[in-house]
Amino acid sequence: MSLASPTKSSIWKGKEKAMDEDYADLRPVITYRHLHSHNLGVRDPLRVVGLCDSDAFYAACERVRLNLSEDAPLVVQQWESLIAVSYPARKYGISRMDKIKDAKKKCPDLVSVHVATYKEGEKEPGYWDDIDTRTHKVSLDLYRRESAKIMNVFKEMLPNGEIEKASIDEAFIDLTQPVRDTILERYPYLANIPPNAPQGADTPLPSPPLELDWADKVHLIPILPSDDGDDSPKDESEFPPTWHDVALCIAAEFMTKMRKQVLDTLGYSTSAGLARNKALAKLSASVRKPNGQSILRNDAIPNYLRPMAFQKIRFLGGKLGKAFADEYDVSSVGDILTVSLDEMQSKFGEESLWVYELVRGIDRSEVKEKTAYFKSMLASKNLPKPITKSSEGPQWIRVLAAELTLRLNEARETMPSLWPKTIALHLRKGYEASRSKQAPFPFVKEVTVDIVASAGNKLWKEMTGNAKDVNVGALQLSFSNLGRGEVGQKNIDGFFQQSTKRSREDAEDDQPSDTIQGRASSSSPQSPSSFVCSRCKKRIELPIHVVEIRGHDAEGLAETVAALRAEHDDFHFAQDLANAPETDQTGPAPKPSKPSSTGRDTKRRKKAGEPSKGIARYFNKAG
Ligand code: DCP
Ligand code: CA
Repeated sequence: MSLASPTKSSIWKGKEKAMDEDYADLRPVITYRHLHSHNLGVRDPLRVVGLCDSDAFYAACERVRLNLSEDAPLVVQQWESLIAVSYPARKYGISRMDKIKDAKKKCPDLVSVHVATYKEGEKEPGYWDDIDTRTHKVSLDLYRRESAKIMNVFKEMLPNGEIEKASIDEAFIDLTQPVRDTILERYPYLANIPPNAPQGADTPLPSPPLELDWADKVHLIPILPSDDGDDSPKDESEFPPTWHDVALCIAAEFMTKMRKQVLDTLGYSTSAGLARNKALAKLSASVRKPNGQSILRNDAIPNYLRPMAFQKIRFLGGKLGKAFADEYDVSSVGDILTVSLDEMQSKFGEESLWVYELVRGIDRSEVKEKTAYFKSMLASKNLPKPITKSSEGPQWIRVLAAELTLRLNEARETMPSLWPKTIALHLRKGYEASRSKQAPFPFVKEVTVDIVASAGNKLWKEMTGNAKDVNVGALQLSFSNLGRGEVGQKNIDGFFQQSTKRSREDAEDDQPSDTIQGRASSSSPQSPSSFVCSRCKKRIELPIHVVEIRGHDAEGLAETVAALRAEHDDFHFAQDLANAPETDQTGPAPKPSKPSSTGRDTKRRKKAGEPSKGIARYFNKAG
């Protein structure tokens, strides 16, 4: 067994070319202690993370549903716009920016599917001929369902990997643990610290294999930059494999198998990226699409990142990236490397350390399954024509109730005890702040559209009173405080006897749920990702850095903004209560929000409306 302890020169061989002070940790020394530890988390030098993104996802879901050939040029349309374009259709120059009529001109054989919609009187969404935004509401249920199936494949195939749904068609997969187990299986001599190891557990591992067999269909992002116009592979023998490369290579095998399983059993092709952290995995996943898999070795990080427009990096695409670009007149990662940490922190606050690190290829965010996934559910409709008569409300409430019922029942298939404590109706007038009203949601054995609609109608009546004329531009019906159904299951009468005070408490207790988290969608030009509060006159933005799970469609975004608005209304409500005289019996003063797991999260979860400092102000201030 070779225990040739890697000398400084063998470990660092070749590093001069790729490394400099900005990228200083590309070939960390890896010891037995590192390899044998199970909980190094984001500090693990053998950490490997994958991002798997489905190709032309909505289009693929419709192709599979219709059992069409993979070569079919297919687009998914929402009203007159395209929301997904299959790769065969892209060959005709069709993009998501096209209108359907222009797309058909580019490809006369285009298969166009209108996204499913809820229609008044129908319990389930469907594909109708008479689609009209005045009478229908978009349903993304098929895509959510297919997305859950893909997630299940990952979970089944990787029981000891951490999997985080990052959007409707993307998942981060932390492969560190399964890969570590495989390394120990394949290189059994690493399992025990040799008795003569000079520094015991802190002895560096022996040299890794001299060559790695990178699995098929894998694209290695080059370590050396291509010369102008010359993309031929360079001799990279100066960069012998590291143990981290071994880890990446094994991770690529896992990823290939999982992607194959998704393709073979569900029919979806995917693209993946593998690297040492989430931000780099996400960037790498878009290098080869469709059906590609790219690997970013640590040695390849500097030349990959330097020329890149830094706004391509996760979380730097929106306002924050723009603020940096304007402040320092920079556009590439290389440019921004010249800004010192002190300088950055003096302008953008302490928190900007994560930007400083991100452009250096460091991302300490964890891959974490979102457990609060079903904390709230919201169905919304922006009306093409405002409702002006009180009698017109119930027809829309029924459509929204159908969606909520379906989603709750689906969620209850995997979590049978799941039950919402509260149902709420939000009404928006033109572009003014929404008004909302909520009530306890009764526990019943089986949730039906009738039950949800009648709870919604009751709220509608309470809000519109006897007024004949109303003016409502958008409505949202939501379930919140989803949790285990014990309260309702105990005794339905007891549940009803609980005061509104109790439901207010619940509302204040509620952390921002996943449904209000959204990729601040600069990508969705037609749908605003912010609103101006009519009380405090502030513009409230969706957080830019939190993960989207609701899809990117206009209505999905409207839903997330509506939930944010509801939360902001709650903030004012809570503030009013706090300022109210002691004798006011309507409810308790707001509780301080619960601390979250990481310091960074705590800052991110700052309640809308609070004064913000540093980076946070870029997410809250008037745009
Ligand atoms: N989506 C949407 N509106 C947008 C962007 C996306 O409705 N502005 C929906 C449709 C997409 C799905 O979300 O199919 C996933 O978005 P992606 O950005 O991952 O795009 P695709 O999966 O369609 O294509 P790609 O193969 O480039 O990932
Ligand atoms: Ca995709």
